[in-house]
Amino acid sequence: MKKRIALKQKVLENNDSIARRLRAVFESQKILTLNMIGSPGAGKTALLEQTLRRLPSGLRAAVLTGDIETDNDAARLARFGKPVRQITTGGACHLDAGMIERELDKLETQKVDILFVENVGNLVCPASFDLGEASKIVVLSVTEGDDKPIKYPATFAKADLLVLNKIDLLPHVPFDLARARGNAKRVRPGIDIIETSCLSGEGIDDWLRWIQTRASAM
Ligand SMILES: Nc1nc2c(ncn2[C@@H]2O[C@H](COP(=O)(O)OP(=O)(O)OP(=O)(O)O)[C@@H](O)[C@H]2O)c(=O)[nH]1
Ligand SMILES: [Mg+2]
Repeated sequence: MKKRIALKQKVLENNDSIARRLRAVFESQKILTLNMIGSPGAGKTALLEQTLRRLPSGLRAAVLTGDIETDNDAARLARFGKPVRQITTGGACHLDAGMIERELDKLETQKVDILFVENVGNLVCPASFDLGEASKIVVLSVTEGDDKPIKYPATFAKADLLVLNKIDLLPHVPFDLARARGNAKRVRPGIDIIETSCLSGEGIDDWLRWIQTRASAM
């Protein structure tokens, strides 16, 4: 047991040291890197599809998208003509900083203003692995339940933004928006919250504004 804890500690320390290196690169090259975390199916890729479709052309975006298997998400996102690379973890339930560092060489980072990283669908493991990002963003859909921020607090506690997605489904599911917001603020008082529907496009302008404000502060 002790050996296992020591090994986990070492893995995380190694990750953190690569993440520090990445953060220095992102800051020096003025790249806004956003680490997007959420359960399988919360709508991370759908939100990125809307983003790549509508982001002003002055902001040059690239995407690294992580999955255990398949390059389905990269194929969905590649349609928008921006640099997109799939990271297939082959079993790991999260991306780690080494995976990002290996992909950076293959992106022309001097031509990137915003790097979106879609993490593996999971509300738990990604929280432990710093990727050198400027912000973590949690995407939570209304079909998952308004109690999730307090059931998975580690992820929400580290996020700067909560995107409450699939609000078009609110008439059909017992999800209390005010309770979800309150639960998120309990775990992370300063968290920003935006409500979106990737189906109707509602709230996407708010999301784009949030990104633009962050990007212009780089
Ligand atoms: N009704 C509705 N459906 C949505 C919305 N956003 C995403 N979806 C649907 O939800 C399903 C999952 O969306 P994805 O974008 O693949 O979710 P994801 O978070 O990327 O999933 P993983 O990559 O597997 O973790 C798809 O069928 C989407 O079309 C939304 O706002 N409203
Ligand atoms: Mg996805």
